[in-house]
Amino acid sequence: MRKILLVSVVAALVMIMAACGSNNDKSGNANNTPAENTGTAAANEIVIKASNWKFDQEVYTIKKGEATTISFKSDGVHGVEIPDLQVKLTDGKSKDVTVNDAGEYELHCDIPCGTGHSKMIAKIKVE
Ligand SMILES: [Cu+2]
Repeated sequence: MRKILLVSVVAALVMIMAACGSNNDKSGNANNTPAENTGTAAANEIVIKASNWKFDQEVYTIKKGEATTISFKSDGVHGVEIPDLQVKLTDGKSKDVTVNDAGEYELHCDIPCGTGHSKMIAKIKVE
């Protein structure tokens, strides 16, 4: 009689542990979402284009707290610098940034490129 009781208790324990085990497997899978970890490349991109003597937009908008690739293309000898974001690019280059503070950041041409050089100013808007 005692033996039967013991066996059923052990059986019940085994079932409980098995249930716990499968629960752990599920949460383990949930923690293992490597898809998000491998996605380190910036999901967002803006392209800044320069020509004589302007940028193609007055304001470039990027999302706060999200990795963003800033790419630069230039017709003519221009560069782009965004001092507050430590970005300095020449034609064909790009840099990934993540900006956590909303606001406006000045960008300008950083290569003395002629008569219109001082007008080559635009903004990065982070929101
Ligand atoms: Cu310039």
